[in-house]
Amino acid sequence: MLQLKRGVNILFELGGITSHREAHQLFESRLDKENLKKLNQIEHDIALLKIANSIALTNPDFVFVNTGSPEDVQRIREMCLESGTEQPLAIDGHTIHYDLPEEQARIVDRTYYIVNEGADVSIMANKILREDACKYIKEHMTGIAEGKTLFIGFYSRGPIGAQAALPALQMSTSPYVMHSGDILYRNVFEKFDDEVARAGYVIANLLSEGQNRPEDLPNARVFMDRSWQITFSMHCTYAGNTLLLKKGNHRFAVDLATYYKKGAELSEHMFITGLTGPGGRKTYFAGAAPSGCGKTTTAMVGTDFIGDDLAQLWIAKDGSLRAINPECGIFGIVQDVNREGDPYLMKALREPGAEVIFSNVLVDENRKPRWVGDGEEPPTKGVNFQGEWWEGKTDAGGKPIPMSHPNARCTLSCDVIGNYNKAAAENPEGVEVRVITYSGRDSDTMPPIVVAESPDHGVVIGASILSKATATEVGVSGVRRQPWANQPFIPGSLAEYMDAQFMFFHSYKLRRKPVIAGLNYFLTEGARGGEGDKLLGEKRDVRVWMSWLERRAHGDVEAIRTPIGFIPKYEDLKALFDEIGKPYPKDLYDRHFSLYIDNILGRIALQTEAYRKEHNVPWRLFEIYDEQKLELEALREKYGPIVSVEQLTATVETAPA
Ligand code: SPV
Ligand code: MN
Repeated sequence: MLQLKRGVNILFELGGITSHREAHQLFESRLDKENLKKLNQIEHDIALLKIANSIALTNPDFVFVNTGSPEDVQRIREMCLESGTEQPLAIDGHTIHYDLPEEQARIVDRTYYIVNEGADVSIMANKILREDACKYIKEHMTGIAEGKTLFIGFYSRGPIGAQAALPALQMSTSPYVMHSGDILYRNVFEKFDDEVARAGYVIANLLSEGQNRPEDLPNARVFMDRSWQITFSMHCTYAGNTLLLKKGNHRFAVDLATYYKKGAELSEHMFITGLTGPGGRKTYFAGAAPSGCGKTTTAMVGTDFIGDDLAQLWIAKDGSLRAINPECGIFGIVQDVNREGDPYLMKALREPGAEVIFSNVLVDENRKPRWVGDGEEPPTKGVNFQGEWWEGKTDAGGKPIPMSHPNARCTLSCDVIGNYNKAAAENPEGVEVRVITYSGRDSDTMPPIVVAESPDHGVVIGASILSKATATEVGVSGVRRQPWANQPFIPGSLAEYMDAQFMFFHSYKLRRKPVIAGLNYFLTEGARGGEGDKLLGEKRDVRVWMSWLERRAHGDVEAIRTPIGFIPKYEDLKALFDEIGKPYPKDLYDRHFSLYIDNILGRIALQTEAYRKEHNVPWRLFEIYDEQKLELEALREKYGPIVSVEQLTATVETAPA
């Protein structure tokens, strides 16, 4: 169980400001007239104390209050260029930011939850005792902003007034981080007090990159104080480690959903997108995938894009499932983004009109950003995250250095994305979600689509994701379990999180149940009777998988029952492939949807063993694994280790939609 407001508030302890009066005295002595005038518009005590203590602790030379006005935002853009944290590119409004070569992703090994003695933390996460964190922060953050400007921004994670929106402060000495914040989040300076009063919380994030030298990186830390909803980040710059409105605060939102709004809200690592179906109806999807597994691409396939990374879900009074995107911009991986697969994104990245911060890509001699898989003639030289780059350049170990880092990113507002449905995305009532998907990077086991036969089975699909490691975390490799794709961001025990998932999805209040499905794009030729790692599909197939789920959500298509869930019928998929102008031979369907029983049983065994190590995991999970196991074994007995769709249909009736 998480208990808020327990233990010493480290920020207040180290800053030493305890009253409204002291805070105002500090502001008067430390802010110039203009910024003092701006800050005086904020009245909420706790917010002001968080700001005052951040100033007192870090001791900046100057404090800049970012009200989100065009002038303030413009000044921050200029400061990014003046400080060199961003450099201009050929297209007006496009810039490049580089992180140190050793900090190209989230530093999971240096990311900790601050905990009170005896508190439960996910066994997959690092924790540090409050006392030790306090010492570390004192040593590393006292006076860290000397010689620098501390920027203060006022944001909402979600449309103003939405039930699941949370107000948050970003305090940072990096103009790049502030600039990114202004693109990715709603600056709500004018309404901040009201939002804090409505939500009852104000999250605070304090960052200083310090000198930002490679030798400081071992000392870099991301600390998350769950009890006081404050994050501290130091000696680093990569947005996933510094722009803590994103994953830092997502973790606090997961805490709130799990412990304080259990059964009523969820906070997920999911895209949100809508698809126009027959007759012009719009059907919204929320889909989870681990970092670097195609969330942005899937979201862009929709006709009504809402968000590509995070979703706050809740059950509305009318019994529908609603979702908002806490963000309003994209911090997306650029590798393999090209005209063919990602036309909307590519237009924003290649044509004038959009504001874009590129990070860790290559810049060629014409100051054009380039990345692996951009679909254009590759350059022979340029400058990238490692400095000068030329074709064939190798690292100390003789390995070729790619022209861009696999976690190189682009930061841009959703407003400039052609299929963004702004009105729906800004609606505080959210969109109604009819389809939930869970994906991983699974090369050999799960078919492209399986639909859960009940909400509980849906929760189990989400809990059983496996994924190959991606480039989004420093120093991680191999295949690992990624329950719900949200696992890196679940602060408490997985068992408690799972319990909240079961409660939410089978809640009697959720009267319009979503279709819950597993979605897998990563089956390879090699795993399905062919050879090599080539994928058994292409980006454009995503449209078909989603369209079939859209039809299923409205009861328009039948499905075939298997022990692990329902799969599509060949004719229905073929018709949808026809719509995108692609042949879909029956033998490809067979390779997609035959059940590879031993692989599935292997996964179930792996998950069962891992979950048995956790305390208090809901029994329902094991019950479902056991049922599936028995049915799969019976099929294997009858037909052998590979069971075709024909054999499945000979055994069971197809289920009406
Ligand atoms: C992810 O890695 O899941 C991201 C980028 O969305 S980060 O901000 O690093 O979390
Ligand atoms: Mn993400």
